[in-house]
Amino acid sequence: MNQDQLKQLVGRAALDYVPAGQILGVGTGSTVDCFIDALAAEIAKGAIAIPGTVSSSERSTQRLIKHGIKVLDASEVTGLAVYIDGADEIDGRGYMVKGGGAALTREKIVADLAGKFVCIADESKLVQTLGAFPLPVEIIPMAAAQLTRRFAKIGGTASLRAGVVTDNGGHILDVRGLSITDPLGFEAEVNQWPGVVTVGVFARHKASVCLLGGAGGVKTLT
Ligand code: ABF
Repeated sequence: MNQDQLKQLVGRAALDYVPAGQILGVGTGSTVDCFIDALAAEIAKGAIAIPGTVSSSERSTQRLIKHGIKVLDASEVTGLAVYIDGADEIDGRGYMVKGGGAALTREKIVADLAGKFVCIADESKLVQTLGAFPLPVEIIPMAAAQLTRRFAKIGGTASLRAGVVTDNGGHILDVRGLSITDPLGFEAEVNQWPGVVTVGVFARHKASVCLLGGAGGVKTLT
């Protein structure tokens, strides 16, 4: 199977984790797009019923609305049973690098509301150590130069993602050359740097379960 087929496979597998009758947290990216399409098909045939969703990006919101699935604001819920989202990298402990889709801030906000984070990914996303994928960091534009210097001091090469303004009006630095051996400590440290809105390491909000699509089918990592 090619990567698109694997994304469709895990997108369908995630349907098993949709809590009946409850508002669902929905992530962002092409794998999540496959999940949204699969969810819409099940809702259309009456196999799944949910009152609505909380979305992590304008991209996902538009797709959900196109399918007639209600989207609520995060402030309208006090919590979510489940959040389903993709990742750019995930290690064996469920720690992730996210933000390739520039939605990391709202993804972390919705993940913070959820009791269970279900990550859906194709097997190419599984890594031993995070950092081969350029680490996305949402920043306040005026801090770009200073944050670039800070990353350089820890061996990272930061570049501004051209032509991208996030749903929140922020800019994205992509940081190459990092080997993130302590995701929890790294996330805690970088979060404190002035001008950082969100760092794309999801360690405090790691995946509870990962559905990994591969040639042999879907593996469930917990
Ligand atoms: C999203 O999933 C982003 O954080 C991450 O970039 C993306 C992965 O996208 P895709 O499923 O298209 O590989 O949550």
